[in-house]
Amino acid sequence: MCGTVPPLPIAILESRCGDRERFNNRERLNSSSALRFDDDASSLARGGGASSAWKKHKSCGTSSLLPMTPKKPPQWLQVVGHAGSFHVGDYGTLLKRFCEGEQQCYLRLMEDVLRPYVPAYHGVVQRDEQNYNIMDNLLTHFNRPAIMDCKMGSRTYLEGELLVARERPQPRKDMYDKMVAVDPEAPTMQERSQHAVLKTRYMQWRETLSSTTSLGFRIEGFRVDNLLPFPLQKSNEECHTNFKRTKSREQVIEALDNFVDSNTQIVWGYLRRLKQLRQVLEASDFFRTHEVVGSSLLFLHDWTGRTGVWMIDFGKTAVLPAHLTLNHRTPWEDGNREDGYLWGLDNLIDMLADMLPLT
Ligand code: I3P
Repeated sequence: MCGTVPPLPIAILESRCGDRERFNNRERLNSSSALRFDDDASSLARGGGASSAWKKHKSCGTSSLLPMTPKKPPQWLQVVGHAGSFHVGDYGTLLKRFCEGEQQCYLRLMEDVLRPYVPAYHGVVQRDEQNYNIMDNLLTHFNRPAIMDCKMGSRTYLEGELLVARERPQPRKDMYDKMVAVDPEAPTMQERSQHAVLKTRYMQWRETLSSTTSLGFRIEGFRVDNLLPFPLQKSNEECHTNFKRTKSREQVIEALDNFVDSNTQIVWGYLRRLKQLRQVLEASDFFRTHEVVGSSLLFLHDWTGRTGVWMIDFGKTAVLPAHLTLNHRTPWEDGNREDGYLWGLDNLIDMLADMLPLT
């Protein structure tokens, strides 16, 4: 059972994952999955005004970067997901908008061999009438870390979403707009006339445009913090979120190389951890019995050479019927529930290995 984090009031909730659906609908226009600043909080942590935080927000694009509490040194938390669905908790924790499915995953993961590879889960807290899952903030033990989010798997929508799209199609204008912003030629005649696309169509288009379909994972975004030389020594953060068209093996390797700043020690660190993770995934009861879709690997390293990788975001991870297990490598066919997670991890490991000098 998960522990609690005093003095926050902890409540075990009856709420369903529909919370997330309702929230998605409300926040849809603001949502995206890369790096984003929480304006008020970041300006507090940096001792700057709201305007400087706002400038960062604009330049950073898509993921959620939230600061620690203001009295602590200005260290950043990273969360990936929908804008506004995260808060900084006390004692090095992160609060994520409550989703029952995700809570169930974390509860099972705390009992699984995968436990060291996910943020520790601490229960549920209510704030301003909204419930949140409490988990460890993985950045706490790093010093101004570089952060990367890779969305794993060869598919980013659930089979259930496909079914709903067939039975009750609800074309979305916001997704049409996102699509034409990247490629004005992408929509079909019908989509053009409706100025809207189905979510599953948008997700499939994103998958084939990026490396999701061809390599089983994609880079969602990364942030690096290049310290300027003495006497400036100021933080010089750069957010990179323009990976929608990063598809080929060569393009992905180039992006990974930029992320690690061509540092082979860091590549070694990530490679070791990912190989361990792969072994543990292959032995995990949780992994065998869940369809893991839309989940990410969070990469962290800092100037001390410390590296770490954790599995995050289980909002779309679904338990399988009792008779079914997955190997996560078999190609997906409608109905087999395979997600391509391990196939993507194999490819990621191969690419990192290729970045090392031949010995
Ligand atoms: C979003 C991304 C998210 C998805 C979101 C998409 O597209 O695919 O994974 O959320 O759907 O808009 P993009 O990365 O191009 O911005 P879920 O994984 O939770 O479905 P949403 O707009 O319905 O939240």
